[in-house]
Amino acid sequence: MTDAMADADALTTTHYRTCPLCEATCGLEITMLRDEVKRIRGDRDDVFSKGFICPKGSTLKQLHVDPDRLRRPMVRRDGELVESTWPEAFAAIAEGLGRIWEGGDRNEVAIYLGNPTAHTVAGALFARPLIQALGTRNVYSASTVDQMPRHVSSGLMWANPGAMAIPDLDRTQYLLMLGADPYESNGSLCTAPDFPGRLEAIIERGGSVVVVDPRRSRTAEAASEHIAIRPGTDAAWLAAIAHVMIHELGAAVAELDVATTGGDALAHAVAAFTPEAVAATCRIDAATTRRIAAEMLAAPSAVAYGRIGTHTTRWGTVASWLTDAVTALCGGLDRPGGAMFPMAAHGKPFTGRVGGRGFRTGRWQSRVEARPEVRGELPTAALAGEIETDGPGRVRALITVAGNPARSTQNSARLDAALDRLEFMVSVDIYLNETTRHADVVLPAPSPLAKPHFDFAFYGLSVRNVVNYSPAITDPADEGGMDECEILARLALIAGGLGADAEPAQLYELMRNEIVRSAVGLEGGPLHGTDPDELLAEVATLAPAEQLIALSVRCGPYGLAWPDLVDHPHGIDLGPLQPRIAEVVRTVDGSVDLAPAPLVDQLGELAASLAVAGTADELGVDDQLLLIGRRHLRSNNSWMHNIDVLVKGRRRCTLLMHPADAERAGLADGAFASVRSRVGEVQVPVEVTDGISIGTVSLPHGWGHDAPGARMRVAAANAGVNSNLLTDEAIVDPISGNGQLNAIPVTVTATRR
Ligand SMILES: Nc1nc2c(c(=O)[nH]1)N[C@H]1C(S)=C(S)[C@@H](COP(=O)(O)OP(=O)(O)OC[C@H]3O[C@@H](n4cnc5c(=O)[nH]c(N)nc54)[C@H](O)[C@@H]3O)O[C@H]1N2
Ligand SMILES: Nc1nc2c(c(=O)[nH]1)N[C@H]1C(S)=C(S)[C@@H](COP(=O)(O)OP(=O)(O)OC[C@H]3O[C@@H](n4cnc5c(=O)[nH]c(N)nc54)[C@H](O)[C@@H]3O)O[C@H]1N2
Ligand code: SF4
Ligand SMILES: [Mo]
Repeated sequence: MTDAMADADALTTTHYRTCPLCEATCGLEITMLRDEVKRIRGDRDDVFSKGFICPKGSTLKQLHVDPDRLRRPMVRRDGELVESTWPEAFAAIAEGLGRIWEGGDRNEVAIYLGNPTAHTVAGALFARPLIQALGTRNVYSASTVDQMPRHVSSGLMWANPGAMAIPDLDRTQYLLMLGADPYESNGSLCTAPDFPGRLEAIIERGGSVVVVDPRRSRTAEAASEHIAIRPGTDAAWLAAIAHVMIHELGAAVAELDVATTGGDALAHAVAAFTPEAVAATCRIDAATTRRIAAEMLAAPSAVAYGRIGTHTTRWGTVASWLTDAVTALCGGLDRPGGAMFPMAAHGKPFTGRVGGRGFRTGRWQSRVEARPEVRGELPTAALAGEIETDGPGRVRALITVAGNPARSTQNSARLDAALDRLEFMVSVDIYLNETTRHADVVLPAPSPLAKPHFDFAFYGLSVRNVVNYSPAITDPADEGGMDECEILARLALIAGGLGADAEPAQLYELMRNEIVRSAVGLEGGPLHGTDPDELLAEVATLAPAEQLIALSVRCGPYGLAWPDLVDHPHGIDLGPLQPRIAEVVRTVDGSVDLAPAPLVDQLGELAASLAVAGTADELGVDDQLLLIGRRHLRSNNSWMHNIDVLVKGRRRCTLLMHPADAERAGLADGAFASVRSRVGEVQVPVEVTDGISIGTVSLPHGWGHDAPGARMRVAAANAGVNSNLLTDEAIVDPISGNGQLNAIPVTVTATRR
């Protein structure tokens, strides 16, 4: 060994951390030479992921050194965004928002929280205090282009919108999976590193994986069976599955550990949904529907699981409810091999008291379209209108945190244009992109390697109970940055009227005290009556974010102490999921409602529309194509296209089209097509494939990186087109406010180019 090698050895360090990019929470092993990332690979000792990693995980290295990633705050001066100091940036924010607040209406400042807020400690801890300090009803997030239907159906069934039933992948013998493609996405609302491996294991142990998708996705290819469904019709088909189970096979909901209501109402609600009645609409023959229902009931355990393709439609909440209802009819709700409720280490300990305060939506409405509030939020589909429409309460300022709504939301061209009408805009982001280019102040969040990580969101959605804490590897201050917790805390202080110079220490203290106070005050809880100072003393020497993480798990159901986390860099396995519906149910009387009235009403509406759709189909006048989305393993929504190793290679932003549809439109493989919907048009190359159903076309989202003023050079060179130029903000699931991103009526014609 040379001296140089020995020196390098001494300076080389190995770090273990959880990947923050998607919901799978894979463990990474990161080798550093001083502050330079040498290698990232899967952590074979991670208790949950056991070495699994996807191509995105190792690109935290490229993200860390990406020259386009923002390091310094930017403030708009004379129309141009220029670098500034942190104090200047916060002063500009206090001044800019102060001008709006002078008018006296707090609702004139809106906030949009993007997907990565669910993946950062800062988002988990500080988004709420920020929203509270803003005191606005104009709260928007990626949730309403994503999972809001799942929250609402859980809210309506057991009054706990945060407690979603998770498919018990490792023990089930029958998984009916709709509108999900975990071979590309690695799973959602079902945290399971190596999701593909877990699916293969179901088949290896003699079980079945049935994938329902208008497209033969990679997941569908690997499944036991693929059923091609017509886009937007999952709710109707699930109702037919429930119909067969109840009315033809005599199934009833198995006993839960709490009382249930609504069994008869469920039977009544699905009565009209015979397999024959939905066959034309769903394009699934009645025999297949009957067979799947029978197979599920006969299986030793079974679960229905739906995701993006199922939830982001007009009937998303109905479909989400019916997946749980079908699982319940199979005896799988809250049972191993069915759908269960994880118990996160930072969750609330059980006190023995069943029931709670119920669930309500619509406590306020959006100003222009009168859309009901859901979980403190309004639908993102309503945001453009709130900015455009004059009158008292108009949204005049916007804060975005980790979001790119100018690409991610329906009819995003309208929102993109509306952003220019704002009087003031602040973005907390890592890039100057299609959204943040509109901002007056951009605050750079640090590289993922420069922040601690703890999955507050995903340990509550996980197929095993696990916990893992990762310390920051580099210091954000090294490149002039600031921890994202501090950034959001300072914004909260400004919103609270304390000014640009207020120190966050007081907010941190308030938050520590709140966690401790609620734990020691929780009657029947494990820390009831404990001296708060004793708990606070345990964490006194830690950094602010770590103090809050430490107290959350200390006060949680396992009573884990900080050293437990620090001593387990590969995570702690807290075991398989256990039946615990009694702990999660928050209805006033402690029962679970299998047929919530608002959803039964919706299903009635669906039954009525079914008749109409069926007729059109039979007459052959239904020649409109339906547009759906898709994901690719090497993409991550709209924001990882600036990483060369992820975008190079074959063009991926293409329109998938069945040969019969392509021929009818006179389109050959590789030709450019013009795709038109009610709201917009894009031109995109066609990929002809029999892997998609006749009548359906598919375009991935998150592309369209050719906007002037953005600074993502690799992405600009691989711009692609923005599929949300086509999605229609007028189509919203009325119960959850969730946008319809799939099943968009479009026409496709050949274009000269
Ligand atoms: N047509 C169609 N549209 C869709 C979907 C679809 O399937 N089809 N999917 C929808 C779904 S499920 C989602 S979740 C949304 C996502 O919608 P958004 O959350 O609005 O968009 P993302 O593309 O995830 O953008 C994330 C933003 O966060 C920034 N960022 C990344 N890491 C960090 C960080 O650590 N801190 C901060 N402050 N910023 C960071 C990125 O630069 C980017 O600006 O898109 C939705 N849009
Ligand atoms: N590589 C990668 N991973 C990701 C992301 C990413 O952008 N890239 N995004 C992350 C995020 S934010 C989320 S929310 C998750 C989402 O994770 P998934 O829910 O698995 O999302 P998709 O991969 O888009 O799969 C949706 C599937 O639904 C199908 N589909 C479309 N319309 C319908 C329909 O009407 N009915 C049925 N039954 N199927 C339909 C599509 O063909 C597609 O195969 O992925 C996460 N992981
Ligand atoms: S699957 Fe998700 S969590 Fe795992 S390495 Fe890939 S991006 Fe990271
Ligand atoms: Mo998402």
